[in-house]
Amino acid sequence: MKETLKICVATNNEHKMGELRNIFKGYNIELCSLKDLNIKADPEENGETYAENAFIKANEVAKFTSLPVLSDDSGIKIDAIGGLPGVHSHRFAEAFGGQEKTNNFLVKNYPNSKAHFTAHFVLLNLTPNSRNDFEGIMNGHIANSVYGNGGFGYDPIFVPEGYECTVASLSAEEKNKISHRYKASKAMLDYLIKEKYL
Ligand code: ITT
Repeated sequence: MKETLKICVATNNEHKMGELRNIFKGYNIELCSLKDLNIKADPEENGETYAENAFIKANEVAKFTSLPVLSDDSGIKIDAIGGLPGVHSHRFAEAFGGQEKTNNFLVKNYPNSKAHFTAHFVLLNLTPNSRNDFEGIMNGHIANSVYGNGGFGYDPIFVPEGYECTVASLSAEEKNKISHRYKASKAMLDYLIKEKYL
């Protein structure tokens, strides 16, 4: 039997970590959080793209571990505001006075606007100094009001294509079958299987 593939996940976001653990469940992979490995890192995400920020995070954490490192930079683009907040999704909500205020503002001003969640993964050091990128997108639109208790961030205002309710109204299992994070994870798993790591 192959050895379990251990990967360090370079995130301080517990929701992301939880979703990744659920998505990767059942594969011969052990995801270690920064907490598990006692790594303290909070690099400045000053890139202009999801790929740049994902690399910044993975590269910083790779200084503290010999394990392969996975980072996930994600965000939501809203067509009615020219693709904002996009790569600035986290900071946008902070600058706006918190996620709840931000979500209320967005449903009031841009209901029904098309919107797109992206998750960009960078996997570093699968082999020494290697870099692999994987991306997933979930298309949808902004809801007319804020609702649903699941998920996190912008989930209570985002209605995925083919659905009539927000992501926050779906169960965790349902979100993990359709999300941008699931799609990026699936691309990564397909690659690991193709290359016989799994
Ligand atoms: P790390 O950088 O430590 O991973 P973070 O929360 O700062 O954690 P990002 O820089 O990637 O992560 O910011 C992504 C933001 O986009 C996140 O804080 C949420 O507000 C939003 N976001 C990303 N994925 C989401 C999802 O699945 N559902 C809702 N909002 C999401």
